[in-house]
Amino acid sequence: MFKKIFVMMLCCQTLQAAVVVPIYQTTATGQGAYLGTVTLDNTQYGLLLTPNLHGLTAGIHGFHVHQMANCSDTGMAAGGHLDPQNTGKHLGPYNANGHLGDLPVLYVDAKGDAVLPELAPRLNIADVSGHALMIHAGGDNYSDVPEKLGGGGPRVACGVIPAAKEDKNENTSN
Ligand SMILES: [Cu+2]
Repeated sequence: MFKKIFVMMLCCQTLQAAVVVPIYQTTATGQGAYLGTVTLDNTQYGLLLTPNLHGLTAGIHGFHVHQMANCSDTGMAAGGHLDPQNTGKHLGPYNANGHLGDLPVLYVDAKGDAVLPELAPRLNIADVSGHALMIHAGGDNYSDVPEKLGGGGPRVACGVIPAAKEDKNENTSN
């Protein structure tokens, strides 16, 4: 309790340590090539995701937090999009009536690098800890129409988000 108040007073930009998520190509049989990292930071505006990824195909890619902390079976072991409210709807990062795990699309430049940070205003590190970050082959129109789940298709790259240390301490002391 005291810790929570203290945290709120100090608020907010860098109090919780950043979480670095290593991202690998998905394969049918175990971990694929290492592609780089996505760094997660809590900010006063929401969850900031800063990619430092290479070897992806140029363009925009569907990017989501998926339920299970498991990237095997070409990403299928990660299950569906994080959806603790059981909305059953894919509505993108700016609509509170859909999946909590819907992130802004990931931008990959002509060289195959993704370095442009993006902000997910409905999320923080605690929400996504212990789940998976997923990058799809195709884009994302933040809708289930005309295709389910934004139409991103195959799961090409994935990383397991480790549990945040500060969250663990808070959970055990409460
Ligand atoms: Cu996804």
